[in-house]
Amino acid sequence: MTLKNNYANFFLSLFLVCTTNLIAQPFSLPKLNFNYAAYEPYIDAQTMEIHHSKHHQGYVNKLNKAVQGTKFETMDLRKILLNGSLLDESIRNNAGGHYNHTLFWNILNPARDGENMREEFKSALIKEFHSLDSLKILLGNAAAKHFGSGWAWLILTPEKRLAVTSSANQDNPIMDVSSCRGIPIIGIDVWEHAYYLKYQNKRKDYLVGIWELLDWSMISNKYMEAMNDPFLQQIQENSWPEFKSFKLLLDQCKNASKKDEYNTLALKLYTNSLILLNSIRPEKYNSKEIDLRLKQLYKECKNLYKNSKKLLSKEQLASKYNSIRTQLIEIQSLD
Ligand code: MN3
Repeated sequence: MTLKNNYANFFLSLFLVCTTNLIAQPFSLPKLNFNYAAYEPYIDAQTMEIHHSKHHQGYVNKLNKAVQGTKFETMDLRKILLNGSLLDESIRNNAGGHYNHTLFWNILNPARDGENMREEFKSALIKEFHSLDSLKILLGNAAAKHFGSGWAWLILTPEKRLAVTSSANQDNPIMDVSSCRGIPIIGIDVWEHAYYLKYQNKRKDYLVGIWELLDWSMISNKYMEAMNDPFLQQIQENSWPEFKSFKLLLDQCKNASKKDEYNTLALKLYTNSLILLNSIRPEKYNSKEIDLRLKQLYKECKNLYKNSKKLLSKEQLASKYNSIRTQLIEIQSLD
């Protein structure tokens, strides 16, 4: 019994070392444990090769390039993802792409040993979903019904409960833009590039194939790791609803194209910066430094609103929005 536990802990530690290396910079493409053809008949060799050596490699290359010279250059991957709504699109998409695919390869195992699931994970699963079959249905629905490109997830929420969710593009549940947040345990790629060569438009058949490849032993390890991961706390602490709405509003400003849209948004930013200033903050943001920053932010938004009534050019307004955005990133980094 003890020997068995020692073995399990040894492999868990080894696994932790491997994943930690992948999230440190510069980022690199993880090697697969199997050759591309080993995933047949569920995933064809050509799809595996293109997906891994072209798509995933592309995310890694673009991510390394996108973080150069930014404050994210020295940050670990998960911390970058936590800041999702503040990221430039190139960092957000490629950081998500690298993290999501790394997890995906990790949980697919053509040589898996039946239903080798750890007891702790099995009981959590039964507690939440009643049976493995219900999880299969829920996850399958999340994946099949997701419109367009994206991912289906099994996650561990900050309340330490298992939940099924989905996300668009390369977003994931670590990001503050997700409505259901937590540490991903299972991630299923539902982009067409993951299945189109073999399955064409039959996404459901692809999902049946993926289910046959899921490595429950590895997934159990992911669950055990997440249960003891202090990062879960960071996801929870990162939940500051007023801050999140302010950031979403700022995102809308980025896309505003007409002058009157800018004006309306400037008014909203102004009122929301006041709401943010008076909001109840997560404990780690209770400091004089943050007080000052929030007051400064409020002043800046007030000015922006006043200026928006004058005839500022689109570029001038954009540069003001950028300056507000930079301040938000700084506030979020002061933890
Ligand atoms: Mn993909």
